[in-house]
Amino acid sequence: MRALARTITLVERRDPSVRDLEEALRSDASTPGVAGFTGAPGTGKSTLVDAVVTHLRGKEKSVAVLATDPNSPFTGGAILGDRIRMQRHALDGKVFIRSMGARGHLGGLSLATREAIRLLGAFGFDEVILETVGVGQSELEVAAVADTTVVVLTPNLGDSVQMIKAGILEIADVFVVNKSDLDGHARVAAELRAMMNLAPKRVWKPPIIATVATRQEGIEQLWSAVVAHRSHLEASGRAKELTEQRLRDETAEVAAELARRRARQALEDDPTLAERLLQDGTPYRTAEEILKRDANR
Ligand SMILES: Nc1nc2c(ncn2[C@@H]2O[C@H](COP(=O)(O)OP(=O)(O)O)[C@@H](O)[C@H]2O)c(=O)[nH]1
Ligand SMILES: [Mg+2]
Repeated sequence: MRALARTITLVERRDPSVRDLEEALRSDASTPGVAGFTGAPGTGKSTLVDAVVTHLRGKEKSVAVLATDPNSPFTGGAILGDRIRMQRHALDGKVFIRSMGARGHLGGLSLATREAIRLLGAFGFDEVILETVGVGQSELEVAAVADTTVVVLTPNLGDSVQMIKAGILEIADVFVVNKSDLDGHARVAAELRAMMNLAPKRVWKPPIIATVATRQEGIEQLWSAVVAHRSHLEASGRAKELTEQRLRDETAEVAAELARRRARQALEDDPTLAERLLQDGTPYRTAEEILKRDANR
């Protein structure tokens, strides 16, 4: 587990050794299932994820939880509240919990998360669960990485409205109305159904699952919905399409990042080049020249 945690830190920094690691792991790596949980702070995502971990451990599955926060520079330990909540799994060798931040890391969170998922696959994890911690872009980042995106709502006033604003209706594969022990949960589900009827029809109709995470209620139904969505992806050929598209995107992103690093380095190492750039004001030509140079190395 220590080795895994250390390696994920290298991935976050996009350390060059990651490439060698990728080569070494490629052949025997299996692909874990990836479910992402997103929703406004306080809706009970951490509690739900904890309940799902319990459910999966009951089925002898190994689980890794990555809490992703694009706004946080902090990585490594879980945030205090979540650490306490997750404590009952702390000594379980088949559960790995890690928070991942992005600020200050090159290449953004989704690149690091994807590489981390590959690593977890190589370490034999059956399931990876992503939980968004921050607000804003994190929902979309999770949807870009997860096979199944679970959007968590609660009966509390305001949640549903916020969600539509963030365009989250489009990325949801499964809706959860958590805190269904509170008044108003039926209304939230009804509102959701009404909104889905107005939205353009999708091949996959996101189910709405009622849960009480604090009492482990509805978790089995929730996980069945995730598994059903996964089967849909496989059967429709969408899973293969997604994998292909994501590998292409990822490659383009990594290539852009490598090029950026090289350009910065070249301008630092070659004062003549930097001076000419300043004189001529020709960033395009200079960039092309640097890339050509590198190609011949
Ligand atoms: N009544 C009720 N409270 C819940 C439920 N699930 C979580 N909570 C509480 O909601 C609060 C926020 O939960 P947390 O998991 O930290 O939310 P997160 O910010 O989305 O990760 C905590 O006090 C939880 O105990 C539930 O099903 N019913
Ligand atoms: Mg949380």
